[in-house]
Amino acid sequence: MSEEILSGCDPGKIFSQFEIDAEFISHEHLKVGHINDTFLVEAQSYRGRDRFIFQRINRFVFRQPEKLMANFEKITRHIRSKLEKMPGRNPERETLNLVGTKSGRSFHLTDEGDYWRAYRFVGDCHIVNVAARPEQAFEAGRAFGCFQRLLADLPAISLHETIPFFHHTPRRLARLKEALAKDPCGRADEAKEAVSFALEREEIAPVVTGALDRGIIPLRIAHNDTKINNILFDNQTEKAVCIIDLDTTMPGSALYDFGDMVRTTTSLTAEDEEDVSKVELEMDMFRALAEGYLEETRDFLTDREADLLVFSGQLLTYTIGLRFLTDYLEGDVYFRTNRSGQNLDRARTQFALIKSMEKKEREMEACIRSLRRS
Ligand code: ADP
Ligand code: GN1
Ligand code: MG
Repeated sequence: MSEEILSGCDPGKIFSQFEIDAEFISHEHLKVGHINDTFLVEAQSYRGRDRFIFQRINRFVFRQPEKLMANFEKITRHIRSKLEKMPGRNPERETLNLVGTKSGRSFHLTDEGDYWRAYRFVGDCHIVNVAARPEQAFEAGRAFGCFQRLLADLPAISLHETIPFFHHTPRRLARLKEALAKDPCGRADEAKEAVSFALEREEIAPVVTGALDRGIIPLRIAHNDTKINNILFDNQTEKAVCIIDLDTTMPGSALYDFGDMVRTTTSLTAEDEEDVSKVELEMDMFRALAEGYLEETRDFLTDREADLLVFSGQLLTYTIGLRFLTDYLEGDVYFRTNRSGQNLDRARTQFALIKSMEKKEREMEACIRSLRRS
């Protein structure tokens, strides 16, 4: 979706709906994610300056915000209660803390039909958009692995599906084919190389959905959007502090989370890199990611899941590449863009990364084997 005017977006007005004992001072629009509208809000209380994150949930993407917020409450409550019992952990910083509304709900619904939520700002942190060092990949693996572990005793089906068939690769592929057939914006010709790349790899699409359907791998609670910029890193220690963006945390596969981390932590290039010759999977980043992830998940990951870790990198990069490409063909209606051709660049970058993964597959498999033995 191109950068729209944020009509009806007045965090100052929304602020007064929430149970916050402070006075609104200012807001800043944070343009990091591709989906929601996020604002950093400053307020003055008797304690001094307070900061909050206000978010307008994207209604086009999330059709049932009440269910999404019910998940959000359940997940954060569960993680919080675990952290409270773990010495040395800090629930104020290590999970999102929702601020309720004056009417006692976790969101505010405006007359225009927009859903807003607020949470406490986690200070002294930064995000990483493009991984640069193995330590960051390690931290990402460790943090999302820990997130999965903390939620492992919550039944997967106790959460609502906020976006049905979110990582269902066969459906994503079918959708690409539909967009190609309709070609509503006349962009198919410009995208033909990327389209051929996607179609040549059709056979990988059903591997994980098929394994889930046949019960070969378990359905688990997964975050489902584990890109590196959905982690807050501590400014001093550079350690991962808090997992954010819980909108797609729902039943899924551990492989969806590992795969999306392979996509976003192993290459030193941006998601929309224009020069695809620079896109490459870095083995030291992959090794660090896998080390961090297995440190937290080794005890519960099944052998079959572990066997598919390397493949999951290709699959998730493929699936998200298909989505970028489809959105390009459909006229950039889903992912926020700030320049023309950006979704096609994003798709091309994903596909270049897959090529690199294909070349390094054996090395990646050997790395996982040695980590599983250690
Ligand atoms: P989107 O769904 O659009 O990706 P996110 O939930 O990932 O939105 O949030 C967007 C940005 O807002 C993050 O990248 C981060 O910079 C900031 N942010 C979100 N929650 C917090 C928080 N609790 N404390 C500090 N910063 C936050
Ligand atoms: C979106 O919300 P954000 O920017 O963290 C998208 C993910 C994609 C990602 C690609 C709900 O994530 O699925 O992998 O962009 N989220 C949704 O960068 O579609
Ligand atoms: Mg995000």
